[in-house]
Amino acid sequence: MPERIVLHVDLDCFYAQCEELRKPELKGRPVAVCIYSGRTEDSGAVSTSNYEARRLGIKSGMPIAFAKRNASADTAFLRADLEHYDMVSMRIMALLRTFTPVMEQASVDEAYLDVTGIAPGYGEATAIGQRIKETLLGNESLTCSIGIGPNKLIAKMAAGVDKPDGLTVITPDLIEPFLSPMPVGQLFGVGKVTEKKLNEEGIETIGQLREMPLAELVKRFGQGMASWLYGASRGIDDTEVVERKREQYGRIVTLKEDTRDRAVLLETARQLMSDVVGMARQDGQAFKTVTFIGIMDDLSTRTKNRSLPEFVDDLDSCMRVMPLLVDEFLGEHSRNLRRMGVKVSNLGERKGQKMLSDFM
Ligand code: TTP
Ligand code: MG
Repeated sequence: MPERIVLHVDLDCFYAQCEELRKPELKGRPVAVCIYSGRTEDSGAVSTSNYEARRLGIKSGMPIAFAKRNASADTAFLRADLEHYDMVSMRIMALLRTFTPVMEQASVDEAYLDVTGIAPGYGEATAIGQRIKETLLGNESLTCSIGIGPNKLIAKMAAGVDKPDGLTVITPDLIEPFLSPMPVGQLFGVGKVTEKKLNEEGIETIGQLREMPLAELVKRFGQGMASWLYGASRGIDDTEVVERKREQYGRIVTLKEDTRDRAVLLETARQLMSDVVGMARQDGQAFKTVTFIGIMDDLSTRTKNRSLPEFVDDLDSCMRVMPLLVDEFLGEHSRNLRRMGVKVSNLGERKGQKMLSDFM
């Protein structure tokens, strides 16, 4: 078995980069992307901030009112546009998938790529990392940080040490000097509670954790957590890079104005469904269930769906059932819709003959 080599790719301040790209007036300014809860003008939290804002102390998870106290006069506070970031994310993940057949998307802006089969050594893996950075920058104008190591744990931690725009390679012989000086809280998987418990035991660094005999750890943390801590502090992680199986494909948009106009809903459904079908087909997935999603002007969400007798993967089949779903929906709900979406689920393989379009 060749030694495993894993890359972890993490976009730098992802939501903020997405905003900077489409709003050139933000260039050079601190940016905080926020989720407003709507109760008062400033209630809500910061989702992320760019590196200029981080230097002012504005960080993910911070209440907006608190962040404003740290802000400079030119700091931009923006409302998060999750649909937009999802679309960018989908494009990035599709690009990353072209580099290896073994990829696991870990979040909206993170993925693990197992390159064991295509990179015989760390030199080749590093070259792949550099190509990924060039491709994301060239195609999407986005920077990322990449970690490379013998497993997911080391790759993930390596990606985090040189942000933004970093590329960090931790070969097996570097694991010990890499991990030892780090605070135990930085061991990926150690939460606040475990960190506090370890600190109370006088264990501040991963190096100190490594010196703890397994039996001592079991006494304090129980068998499961103890063996994980024992392995992780040595940089051991056997979990595989596995593509998480999707259960559905969907898209939601905010309507230009609140409406229950059948023609508007159907036209929007056709546009969204065209993207959704495209995504499913790209993954070679067919589906049986088609759903219409409405988010009303009171923000309640309602859905209508139909399951087809056969697996399909084409827009026409979806749009044949869509008028039924929309009519049923409008018949049952009297409010206006603020947002709407479509999704397909019940995924499987389409049987039978390929469609003509598959060959064109
Ligand atoms: P992260 O990758 O954790 O953060 P980031 O990409 O903004 O910054 P970094 O350069 O450190 O990687 O998260 C990805 C996105 O997820 C982030 O842009 C916004 C969102 N997010 C939240 O909405 N809330 C949170 O608390 C965090 C941490 C992230
Ligand atoms: Mg990120």
